[in-house]
Amino acid sequence: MRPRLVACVAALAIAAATCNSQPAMRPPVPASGGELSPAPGGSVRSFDLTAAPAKVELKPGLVVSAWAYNGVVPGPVLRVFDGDLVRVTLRNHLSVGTTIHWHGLAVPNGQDGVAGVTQDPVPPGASATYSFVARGAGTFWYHSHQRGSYQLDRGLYGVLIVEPRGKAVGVDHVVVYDEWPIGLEMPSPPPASDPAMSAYVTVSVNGRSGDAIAPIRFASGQTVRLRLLNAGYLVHFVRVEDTAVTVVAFDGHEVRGGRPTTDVLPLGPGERIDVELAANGQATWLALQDPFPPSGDALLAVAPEGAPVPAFTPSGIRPVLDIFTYGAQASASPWPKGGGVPTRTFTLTLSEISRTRAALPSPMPGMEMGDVSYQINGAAFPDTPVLEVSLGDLVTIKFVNAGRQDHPMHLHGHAFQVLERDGMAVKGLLVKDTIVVRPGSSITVGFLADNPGWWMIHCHQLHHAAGGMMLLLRYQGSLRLAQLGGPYQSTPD
Ligand SMILES: [Cu+2]
Repeated sequence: MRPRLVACVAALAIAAATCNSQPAMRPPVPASGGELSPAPGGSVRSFDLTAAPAKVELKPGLVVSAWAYNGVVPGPVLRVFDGDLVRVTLRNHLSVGTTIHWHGLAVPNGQDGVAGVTQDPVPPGASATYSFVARGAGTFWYHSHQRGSYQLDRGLYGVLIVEPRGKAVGVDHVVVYDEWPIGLEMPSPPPASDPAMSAYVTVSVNGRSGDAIAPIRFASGQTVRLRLLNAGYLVHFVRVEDTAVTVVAFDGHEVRGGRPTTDVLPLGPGERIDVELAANGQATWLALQDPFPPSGDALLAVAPEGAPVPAFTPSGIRPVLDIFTYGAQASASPWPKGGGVPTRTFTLTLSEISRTRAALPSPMPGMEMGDVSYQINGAAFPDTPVLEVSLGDLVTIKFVNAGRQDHPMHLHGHAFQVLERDGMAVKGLLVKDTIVVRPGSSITVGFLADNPGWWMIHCHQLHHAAGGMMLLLRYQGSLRLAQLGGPYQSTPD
């Protein structure tokens, strides 16, 4: 428990002792600013998501105690059209408060679902409705942002697909990767791996692992779109065996002009990559080219309907796709065409500070790390700097990774264009909301400040976020909607 929560609990205890009765509980700050009507031509799409404990069978004989939306992990795929009004009623059947964040969608600030910043968590037994217009087609996702590192890890996540309006719906499938911390015998991670991840022993695909992963089937002649999402905390390297794929979207932003490639697809925590498989009628496998945790459990067959699934035979190690030079161009960008002159520039240096001489593995699956402070510009959240911008600013943020671990940095409420890597201009038009900053590397992103509010910027390795690697971007004149701590223990990470 971190100091601010200790202080809060202590204050409540003193208040209770002094008054000899329970302190009056104020109502929780709700999600606010919901939109009321769809864009012209759009419809209202309503969904119910009930968060509750669930037993999830990863594979026969391996059942984990998860927290799930509607009893399934990942939660149900929410599918809407561009311009639709999305109304989601969250019913909380957990024993603790929870929220839903809409990762990658530029929703109104009060709908962003970040506990302690835009709302208090929805208390146990209560419900709340989120309401926002889905603008722009793509693959997005939703997950808890109250004690996210713990709640997301237990299974509170799902995919939200925004289809383009007026186009025929193609054949697509979601492929969601996640690591599971389960009470199995704990293998030793390789020495260079992330100490916060040592309790993770398997990787799942769409909530199943090993032989329990259902193959993806396609009809002859069909072009299949795979919507890959990494809902876990490690960068995964997805290889499609013996089959070239074409990247058609990064983080839900459509790209054009991508060439077919057999390179391995790097998929950082929070990132999405959409690929199309050419319709050559061949069966293939998706495998992970990861060092750790063991990836043999994450084999996914993609095969023609009715055809037998061929045996998996691994091919040799392949190069990793360089997304910065891939050459695909985003259809639209939040940065001026041909370049812009930034009106606000920030540099954020990312580092890990070990508080003990040797970093210890996390003693409990999903627990926050107590021994490593994950810092931005030498401070850990909530002591990190607040980035201040004004509506209409052209903002650049340079992320400098001075540490030894990957940091997938995510910006809420906006998409950004990737402008530079290691000081060199990125030529392609690469638009994303999450970008992996590798050790020793720097990445500069740019965006238009067009969505007022208080927004999080944080590492999506959520143990790093919980260890301090978060900060806030605030618009001048915007009120902060909720505060950390308080009677509902609002804790975004
Ligand atoms: Cu990180």
